[in-house]
Order: sequence, then C-alpha cells, then structure tokens
Amino acid sequence: MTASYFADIPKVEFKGPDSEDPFSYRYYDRSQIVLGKTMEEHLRFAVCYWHTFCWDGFDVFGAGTFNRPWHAGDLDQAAAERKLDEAFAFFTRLGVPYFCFHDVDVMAAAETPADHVRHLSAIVDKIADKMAETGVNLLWGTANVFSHPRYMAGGATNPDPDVAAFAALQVAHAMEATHKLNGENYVLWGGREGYDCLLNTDMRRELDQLGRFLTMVVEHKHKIGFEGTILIEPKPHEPTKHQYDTDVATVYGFLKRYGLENEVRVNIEANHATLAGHSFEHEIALASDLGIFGSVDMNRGDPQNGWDTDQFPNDLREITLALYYILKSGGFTTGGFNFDAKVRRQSIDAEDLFHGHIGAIDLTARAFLNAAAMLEDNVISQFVEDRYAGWKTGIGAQMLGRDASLADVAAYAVDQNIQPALKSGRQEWLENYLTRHVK
Ligand code: XLS
Ligand code: NI
Ligand code: NI
Repeated sequence: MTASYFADIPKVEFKGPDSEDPFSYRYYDRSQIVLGKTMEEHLRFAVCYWHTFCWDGFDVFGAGTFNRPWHAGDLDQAAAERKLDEAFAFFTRLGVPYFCFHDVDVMAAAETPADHVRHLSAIVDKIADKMAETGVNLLWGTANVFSHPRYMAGGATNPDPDVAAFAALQVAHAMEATHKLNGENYVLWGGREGYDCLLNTDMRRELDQLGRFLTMVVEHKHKIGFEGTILIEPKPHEPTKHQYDTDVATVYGFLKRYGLENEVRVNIEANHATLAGHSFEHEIALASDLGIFGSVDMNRGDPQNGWDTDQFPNDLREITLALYYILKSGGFTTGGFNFDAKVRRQSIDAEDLFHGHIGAIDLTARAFLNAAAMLEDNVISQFVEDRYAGWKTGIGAQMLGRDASLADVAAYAVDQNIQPALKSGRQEWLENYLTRHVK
C-alpha cells in the first residue's frame, strides 16, 4: 500500500491547556472522569465520511480544489477501499471513537438496483475488518436518497412510486449494513423530501407517502432485529424551498400523526436549528422535553449567510449552552456528537482536516466542562424550580391535576380576590451567571 495521505500527521494526544502543539488536545482528555463517566463516554465524537472524504471542494461556481489522491479516477471498488484506508487512518490519528456514513459515501458507484446491493455489500465487509482492526465504531449509518438525479423530486415523497421503491431499496440495505456493523443509530435526513413549488405539489399525498415510508422503515428495523435508534434529522429548507421535517416541533407533530413518536427520535443539527430561526439549545431542550432527543450533528452557520455552511463550531458560549441542556436531559444514550462540518474550500491540505476537527473537539470538551460545572452548582435549575413552585400546591396543582374546571378557576379568582404580585425574571443576572461559566 502507498503511504497514507495523513502519514506526516502525528497521533493527536491530550497535552493540557497550555500546549502549544496544534496537533494536540488542550481540553479533550478522553479518560478524564466527569460526572461519573469518562469524557469519551459522555461526548461520543464521530467524524462524518461525506464532508471529510467524499466532498472534493466543489461549489456552484467552481470545481473541486482538494486534490485528494483517492478522488482520482473512477469510483470503483479499489477507489472505495483506498478511501476507506484513508478514512480509518484519519479516525485513528484523531482518536475519535465513532464515524458516520451514507451508503454512497463508502461504496463503488452503482447505477442499477442490483449493482447498488452488490457494491454496498462488498465494502461493508471491508468496513467491518477496519472496525475490528482499529476499534473505531459506527455511530450511525444512513442512505443518500437525494444526490442522484432520480431523486430530483424527492425519494419517499416522489410523484413516481418507482423512485420511492429505489429509495426503499437503499434505505433497507443501508439499515442492514448499519445493523451488521453494530451501528448505534440509523438516520433519515429529509434530503429532497419537501417541495420547491406548491403549484405542482400534492402536499397531503406527499406527507402520507412519507408517513408510510417511515412506518415501513420502523417495521424493517424490528424485522431484522436492529436495536439502534431511528433518528430523523430536521431541517427547514435546502435543498428544497420547504422541507417537510422543518424543525423538532414539526417532526414531533409528524411522528404523532403517524403514531411513531415512541419509535423515532431526532438528530439535531446546529446549523439546521439556526436556519429554522431557533437557537441550537432550543431544539435540544424541546426534543428532550418531548422525549425524542437522540443525537447531534455539530456544525455552525455563518451569521451573515442564509444557507447550510456546515462550518466547524467555534462559539464557546453557544456550545456551553447546548451542552448544558444535553447534560440536563441526562446526556446521550445511543447518540453522540457527529461533526457534520467541512473545512473551507481554500483549506486544501491534510492538516486542515485536523485543525477543523481538533478545534471542534476541544471546544466541545471545554463547553462540556463548563456545562458540568453549571449543572453541579444547580443555580439555573434551582431558579427555574422556584419560579414555578406555585404550581405544586393550591390552585396550580388543582388545575394540572384536572381537579378544577375553567369555571372553578374563574370562581377561585373572584372568591380569593387574587392580586398576583409581579416578580422579576432575572434574565440579566442569569446571563451574567452563564458568562462567568464560559471559560
Ligand atoms: C444535510 C444534512 C446531512 C445529514 C445526513 O444538510 O446535514 O448531511 O446529516 O444525510
Ligand atoms: Ni447533518
Ligand atoms: Ni446539514
């Protein structure tokens, strides 16, 4: 085998906050115990295959800039294996416990259904060998049912059921591959499940198609004995003008409508949250309140750009808040932090891939330590607890316990001649508290 593209990069180790070595971790000490578990167990970092090993740097105005050796020539089995070797060389040097992939990211290109099945299964065996050799595990697998031209009008929501059948083939096999590789979750991101123009779209029909498709996916999971979690990844737009899986609240409504709220959770992506007009922590907190929090795609947008720029995160305050709500909800079970992020098109070197991931891993670890401290001193929870204490007794408890009707409550207000006292929400004090913990 030729020398790895990453041969010159050392294995990235923890060297502490004062380290001057750009290829070291300053905060991510994988074996450090915090709140009863190691950092590695809490944070469950994953590298995504698509941005890091498949994207060649192309954008709508120009061709790829990266010149990675495994992109040369046709994407046949040999090229897929070369890419696989390099991917695992990267994972092990970086020292992450997990990776994530789409079917077409890892396999030789295929046009027919039969080739698709054959090429995917040929590479799955090789992936299994690599995983056994390195100890790197699969956080989640997924199917790409949005890039091929056949999916221009969607996969499951396509007006042509044969396209939905192709999507079914890909999803069934991607889930079986995930199961075979002991993946901990299976993800469905909406892709092109949405519309560009309402004039040519039967929205009611498309939603029913999507509901039926997801039900079949859940049935297949049980049929093959896959015990991982099925996750939907919400996004409001891009590629379509209106994506059906807009945000956490919309996905929850969709799951309820099709009776799947106990079967499916969400994979929350930071940049998708902000595109939907929400904060990252809002989406996390809402998912956990609704009981559907699953996993996270870590990245960020650009405050001046309105699309999914998929940049590596670098805002410590934002990520501290996200970590706080994740920890508050009990942390990950099968989920983790997948870096669905890409280096910029001018960051063309092997080392740039490391700088992107190292910075993001360290930022997340640092935010985690901040959040753990906030959780332990309990100031925010206690404040919120006290703020709602009135609902635990008296008329509050009667309302919640269904012991009082609207008329009863109205009568109580008159009888007691209630005069609610105004009480400060203390937002600035709480924000100052947060600022003190962002360090
Ligand atoms: C696109 C999504 C995608 C999913 C996996 O915006 O983030 O990368 O994570 O299909
Ligand atoms: Ni994503
Ligand atoms: Ni995205």
